[in-house]
Amino acid sequence: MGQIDTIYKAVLEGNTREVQVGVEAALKEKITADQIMQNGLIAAMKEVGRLFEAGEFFVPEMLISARAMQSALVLLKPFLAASGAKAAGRVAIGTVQGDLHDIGKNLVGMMLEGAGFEIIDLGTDVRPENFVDAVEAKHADIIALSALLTTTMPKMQETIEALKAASLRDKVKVIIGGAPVTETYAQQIGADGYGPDASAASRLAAKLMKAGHAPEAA
Ligand code: B1M
Repeated sequence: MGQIDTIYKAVLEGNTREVQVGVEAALKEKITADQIMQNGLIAAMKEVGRLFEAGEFFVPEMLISARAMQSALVLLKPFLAASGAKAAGRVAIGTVQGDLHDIGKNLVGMMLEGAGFEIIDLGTDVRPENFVDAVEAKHADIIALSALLTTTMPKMQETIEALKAASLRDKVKVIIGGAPVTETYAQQIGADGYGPDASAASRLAAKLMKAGHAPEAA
């Protein structure tokens, strides 16, 4: 069995140790971090979701698979965030209120870091007012919102409304993403852009900064 298959199987089984050994071995074999991510880790999490929908996996199984995947992200981080470029801008990132999924959000944060952005990680279950605070007090240039549940997507719109209410909407770019989120939804709620995956989000952030929104001093 190849290393990618080992990693895929170990994530499904929630075997953290096996995942870490597999990732280290794959890196030694010069398999790229992107291949490990796409074909091993992300593919396995998709299967976890399918098994959950089919009633073969329950929340505890999803959770241990998620932990196993997170342990791999720690090992891959140096390979994903290795540019060392100077700050391209400041991004406050978080999963919206009511939503505890953080793997995709963490991945987006790592890719942005790799592209030279300074990251303010607000964590999960982030209320709209905390995003507002990140713009007001921490001078974020970009707010990056992640949602994995259809039921929490409306919090993205609420966050944009909260920025408007605080007269900050024109001072910050808002990018959104997550499995149920679409380009159309981004347009509907007045976000500045949508990223289907972590690399796209990082490219989008760089494009928005280039389009004339200079980084603000803290
Ligand atoms: Co949950 N869960 N979960 N879950 N979970 C999903 C999302 C689900 C699709 C599973 C399913 O039914 N097939 C389903 C949502 C259905 C829906 O709303 N449409 C679901 C459900 C129902 C639930 C609960 C309600 C289950 C319950 O309690 N009955 C519950 C909700 C808890 C809460 O949040 N309040 C719940 C709980 C959990 C766990 C805690 C057990 C665990 C999360 C652990 C953690 O994150 N630390 C979990 C997991 C692991 C999943 C699945 C299996 C995997 C998610 C994941 O990490 N994928 C997921 C099924 C699936 O997605 N197929 C599922 C890997 C990750 C890399 O991908 O996060 O999509 P993703 O990120 C991608 C892109 O979306 C994008 O970039 C990444 C790739 O590069 N992206 C962005 C993400 N954010 C972005 C932001 C951007 C741009 C791109 O710009 C800012």
